[in-house]
Amino acid sequence: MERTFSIIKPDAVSKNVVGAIVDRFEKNGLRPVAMKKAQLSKEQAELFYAEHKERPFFGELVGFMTSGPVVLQVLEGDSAITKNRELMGATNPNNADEGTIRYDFARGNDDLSANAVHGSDSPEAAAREISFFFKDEELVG
Ligand code: 3AN
Repeated sequence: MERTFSIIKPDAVSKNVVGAIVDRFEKNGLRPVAMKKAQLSKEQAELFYAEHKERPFFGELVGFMTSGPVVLQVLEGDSAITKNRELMGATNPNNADEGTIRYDFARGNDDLSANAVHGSDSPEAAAREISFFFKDEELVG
């Protein structure tokens, strides 16, 4: 069993497809062990995405991630990190494979920050991201 961290981003929350996205996770063997809705502050978003600080899109990304509420989750399952990345699809939703979350819920978005979901890309990132938003006692697997 492995755990990964997921964000349902403001574009997907505003489209009211939170349940549809959680359903993808559950149908594919990922179980939410923690879940909360949150409005990120600029400071939280900047710290969370600190590794992208020097990228040209950093300001846009932080602006987008604070533009409305998000849903934060810890997902548990076999190979959860890889499984979640497969379900998400390519970063650019317009390049994502059919049937992926980004294809189904973010295709046609112009802004690359608005790609429906975030998912940890390594065990180290998962550990950092989970502890960034959740206390141990909030993980109820
Ligand atoms: P992924 O989320 O697929 O791991 P990364 O790590 O390349 O993608 O990008 C980190 C975040 O930055 C993603 N959430 C993505 O939405 C955003 N992003 C990546 N490239 C761009 C871009 N050119 N313009 C705006 N946002 C971007």
